[in-house]
Amino acid sequence: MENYGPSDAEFTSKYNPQEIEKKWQKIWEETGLYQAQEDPEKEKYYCLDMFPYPSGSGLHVGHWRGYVLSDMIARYQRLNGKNILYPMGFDAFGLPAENAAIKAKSHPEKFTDEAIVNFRRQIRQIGTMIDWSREINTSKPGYYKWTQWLFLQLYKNGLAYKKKAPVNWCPSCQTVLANEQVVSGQCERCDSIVEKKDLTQWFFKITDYAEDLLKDLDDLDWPEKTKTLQRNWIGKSDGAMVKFDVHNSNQKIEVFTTRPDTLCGATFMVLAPEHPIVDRIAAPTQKADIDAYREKVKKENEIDRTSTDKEKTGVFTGAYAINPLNSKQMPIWLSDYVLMSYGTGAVMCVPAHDQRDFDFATKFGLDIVQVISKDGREVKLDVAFEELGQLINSGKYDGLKSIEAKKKVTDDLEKDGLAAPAINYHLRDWLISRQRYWGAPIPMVYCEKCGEVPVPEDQLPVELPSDIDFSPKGESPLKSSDTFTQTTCPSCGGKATRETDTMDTFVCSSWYYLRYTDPNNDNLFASQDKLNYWMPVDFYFGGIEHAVLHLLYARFISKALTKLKLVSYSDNGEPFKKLFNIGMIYLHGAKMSKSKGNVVSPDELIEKYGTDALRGYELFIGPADMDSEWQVQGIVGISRFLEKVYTVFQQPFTNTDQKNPLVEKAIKTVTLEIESVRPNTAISHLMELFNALKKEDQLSKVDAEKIAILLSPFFPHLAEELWQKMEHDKSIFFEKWPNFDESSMIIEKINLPIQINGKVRDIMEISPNHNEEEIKQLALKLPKIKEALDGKIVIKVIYVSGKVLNFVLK
Ligand code: ANZ
Ligand code: ZN
Repeated sequence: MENYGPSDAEFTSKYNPQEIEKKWQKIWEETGLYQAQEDPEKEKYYCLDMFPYPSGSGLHVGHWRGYVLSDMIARYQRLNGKNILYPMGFDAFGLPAENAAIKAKSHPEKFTDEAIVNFRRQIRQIGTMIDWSREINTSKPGYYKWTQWLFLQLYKNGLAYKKKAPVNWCPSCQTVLANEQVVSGQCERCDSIVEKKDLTQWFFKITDYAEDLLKDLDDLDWPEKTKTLQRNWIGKSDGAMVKFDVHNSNQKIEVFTTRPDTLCGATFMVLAPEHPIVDRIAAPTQKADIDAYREKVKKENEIDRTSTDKEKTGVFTGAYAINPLNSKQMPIWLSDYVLMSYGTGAVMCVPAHDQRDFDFATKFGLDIVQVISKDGREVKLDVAFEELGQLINSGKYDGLKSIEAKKKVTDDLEKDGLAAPAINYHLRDWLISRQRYWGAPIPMVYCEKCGEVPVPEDQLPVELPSDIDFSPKGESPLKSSDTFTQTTCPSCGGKATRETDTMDTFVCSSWYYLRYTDPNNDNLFASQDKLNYWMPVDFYFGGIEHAVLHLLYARFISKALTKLKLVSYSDNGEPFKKLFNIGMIYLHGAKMSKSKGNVVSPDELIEKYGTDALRGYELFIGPADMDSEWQVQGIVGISRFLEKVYTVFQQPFTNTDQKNPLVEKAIKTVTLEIESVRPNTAISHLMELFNALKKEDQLSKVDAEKIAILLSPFFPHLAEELWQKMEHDKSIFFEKWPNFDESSMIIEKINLPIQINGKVRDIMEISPNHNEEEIKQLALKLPKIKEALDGKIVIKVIYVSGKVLNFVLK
């Protein structure tokens, strides 16, 4: 039989990884082994890595980890008969390239293109299944044309709008930032303290999707930690709006509160200093103090304002509000700890039960009245009692529990039009304009006659000009290009100017996973057929640092496109079914990074030990979702293991078809470990297998083939070499993942937690060969589950193989 690839003469008796690896990478490439093709007969599997930003410093072994892991999954799924889409591209717009270009007096495009050449070369060395024919680059007009198209769709449907607002300004990057890019008051990129500026900017209306973004998290197969980060970021608060009369005035002040049960304890009120009502209610004698305080607050950022350690400051307005429950007068103060951007910008202050209010009352000598107690008794409070409890000092509400009182107080006031139940989200609209050059231009023009006019779709892309002065001046460098700014109005043909801000690069990456399904389409962002075949992404790999940035934005865009009927691959528009957060690689106790000077380059390791050994060590280093310390000698053990494997395969094989229990057990354990994304334990099972195979035992040909396939997701080059030595005419990656024979092993049991709405209600013993349907049926027979589900409507059952079964109730 003829071999796939080279002739027999090229096989050597000594393991020579570098030679083997180059050879197979070339053959895989030339034969188009990994090119994805839609095939309605076959089940698809879309495996995706977050695409990299092509920095000048190239890849280190920390970056490798994710690529090797996703490749392992892609190969395993392919061997399980799936039709794989596993693409790669570059998130090429962004500030670092622009800053580097300014420094080097070069052009960001040149800088970016060079970095990409190096990245592509480095990623190719990993020997992955990536289909390079689908590579995308967000900075090329063929791509950003569709980013601009996306902007226009959102604009047409009221989801993109311009408004003047206090926005985050990074004084060093000289651009505005989204809330998500401000971490502890600092710029996510350069750590400068972020300032507030009043500017007119473009926003995407992500707040319209707050509830959907929150609710649909429940059903996603994502790490709980990432879901929690998103839930907290969206920040849903259940409470009420309450209206207060202002004494001796016809003005009313509305507040948002999560604790209407504490209303009788509200002894004063605090407004954000920027609140517009201040000028209408303030006593003339207080004017000067108020103006001075407002000036002072202007210079503060939000983090300082809301910091709980900061000494409280404030100024009295001279006005009083009336507590609607007990008619007491509440002095109205201004303080920086109340933000204009949340709720109504006004707070009913309950010092006995809110620590910020407690601190404020203590400093300014305001009344503190306890209205919530543990057990109905008043106690001396040294700090605010913030828990729920039983009402006291609240007239007819005394004795009620907080939960009951929340509803009762709101209901009673609602009858007089003084309150209404309300929900607030902390999520703000997504600020997408940037005053920088290296991004997709916002496709809008301004006409003296017609005002704001969108660029017609057939005039896209609005290309970036090249006659530009890059030095940051606090306004977009695009302003310096006359050829760019001067244009005609698409609507009246008159003189018009272009919008000169560019889009946040997170807009480019909010939809890139769609483009991979149809990367070269000039007429559409992607064809519906291809989207419907490949989407959603089955398995998405990336770091947890994107939890409230990219992952939130991508969900929003995918949901918006779905609602606008521009895509239809899922009911609720979720783009990523399953997510895996890859742990980081540390060296000498610090996260590996060029700036810390602790990077290990893959290049020398490949030269010395080969790609497969490096792949193996990246997978073996520790649990894939946890941070791990790089051991300089770690790769040596893997390299020896691969030599041993190679040697075992040098011996002649027997022809027996009797099953070897060691091999059957290895198939089972490796399968389960890969399914649970535990590559480190999968590899240790493979090592155990080779330790257990005694020298004098010969492998049968059938077993040798099974073992080669088991090795292939981790060590594809070596596995292909061994496979071809066994005289096959096709790549090993056309084979089927072996089944294991349960009867030739001792059966292990798994303890499966059974949940209802995410809470564990029972544990059930199952065997790994039970299928999903059998497990559901068995769980429904458990007495505890039966009882808990009685009379309830199950809207969904989620089974995570071998890990958990969850019944979701209506
Ligand atoms: C009275 C009260 C009593 C409150 C109590 C809390 C505890 P979350 O949970 O984040 O939604 N608040 C409302 N608007 C605010 C603003 N613009 N700036 C600062 N604080 C504001 O917080 C809601 C609570 O934060 C509200 O409930 C309000 O104080 C305060 F024992 O009302 B509360
Ligand atoms: Zn016009």
